[in-house]
Amino acid sequence: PGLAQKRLGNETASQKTKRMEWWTDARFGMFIHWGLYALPARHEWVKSNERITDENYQKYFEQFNPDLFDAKKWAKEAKAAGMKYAVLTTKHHEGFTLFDSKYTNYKATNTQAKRDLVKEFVEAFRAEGIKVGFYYSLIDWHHPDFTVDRYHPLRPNKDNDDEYAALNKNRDMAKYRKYLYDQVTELLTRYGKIDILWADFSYPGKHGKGRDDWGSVALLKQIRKLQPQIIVDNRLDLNDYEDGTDFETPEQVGTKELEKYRGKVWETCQTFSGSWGYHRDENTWKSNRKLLDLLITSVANGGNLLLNVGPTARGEFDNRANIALDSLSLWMHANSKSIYHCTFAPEEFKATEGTKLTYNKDTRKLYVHLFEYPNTGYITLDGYKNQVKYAQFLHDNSEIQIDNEKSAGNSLVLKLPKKKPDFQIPVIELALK
Ligand code: H79
Repeated sequence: PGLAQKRLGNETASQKTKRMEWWTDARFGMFIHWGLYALPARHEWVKSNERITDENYQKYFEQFNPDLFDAKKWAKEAKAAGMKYAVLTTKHHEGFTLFDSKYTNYKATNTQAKRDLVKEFVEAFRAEGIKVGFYYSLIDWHHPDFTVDRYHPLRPNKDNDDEYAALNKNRDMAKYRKYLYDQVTELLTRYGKIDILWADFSYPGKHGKGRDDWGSVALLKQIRKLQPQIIVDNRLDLNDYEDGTDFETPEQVGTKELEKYRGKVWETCQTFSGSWGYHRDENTWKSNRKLLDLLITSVANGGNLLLNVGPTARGEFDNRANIALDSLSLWMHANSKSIYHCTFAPEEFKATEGTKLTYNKDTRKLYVHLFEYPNTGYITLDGYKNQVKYAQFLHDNSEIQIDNEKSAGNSLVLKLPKKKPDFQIPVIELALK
């Protein structure tokens, strides 16, 4: 307050809400991290983490041969899981492009794949009715003009200004800035309507990079010009622009922390196992229940979940990912009404211990997610009395009777089956008066 905020365009707040409506309704999307890092299969940051030179990283470019890649199969799996949009890494920090860019030779078409993988992604997902998004890494560890900074594979071991200066003597960020602008332009002009641009990421400060390095203001103007309806994430370092970017991006945060985002426009991105790129030896995968919790908690706080799959070097989702997606499919098939077009519950409804609430404003339905199933045969919802017309389970539309005798004071008591329905997290649908 008091600080005049800069503006980039003329869109009003209500126009923005309208532009983003499909996205806030969708609530659930698939992130796909795929690149050369699928071959080492030990984190998409492997080039930086292990300080691998271009020369030593070249073997992955030469070996890249995704013989089982079938974008249609990916799209079907995303759709089955109830995901309404998908965001693919067209280029990650390693600098390799999955698309046939005319500004580089470091691209999928020059590998054994010999195909524009972005094109196949766009066509297959669109055919399934899934909105398409492009992740584009601002960071680039391959481009010869991208200056060495604190994350660069070639960075000095110590935070030594002179050593950085020496390494950067022949690097020119202005040239990289143009490259980045040109590639984003290619992505937004060659593949028809693109629904999301997910730029990643800014880290301003000493030996870091931010808006002036990327040319963020000019870039965003170009993005808006080429794709007026596109939705853009907040990682271009333009947060002090009132009408700059579109949504916040809490990355890999816990369910407790998501509560703090209530009332904002946001999407949390999450992995199955910690790494975004395919990681063969990472064995601590989130349970199916944990994944569901992330989805429900996101909606219960008015946000989206972008859940990541890291396909293998052969171009497939691995078994662990398939099992997780199958379990989400099962739940979403029966319960997705508590997800799509839903948000947090009105103030007067408090979540009873062991439950999380979502709410559909248009139908005035309140969804009670039973994280803990009462073994008493009853659930007491304090403060809900006289507010509810009808109650049923969501998965089978079976009535849940109201126990009027037990409903004392402001409490509403519902009679539940003693045996928990066969769902990880059953949902009660309350039609409000
Ligand atoms: O694309 C995915 C990540 O690769 C990228 N954003 C998501 C969507 C991302 N990775 N890290 N970050 C964003 C934030 C930076 C984290 C760091 Fe680190 C902590 C950089 C250095 C310390 C972890 C450890 C990553 C590299 C070393």
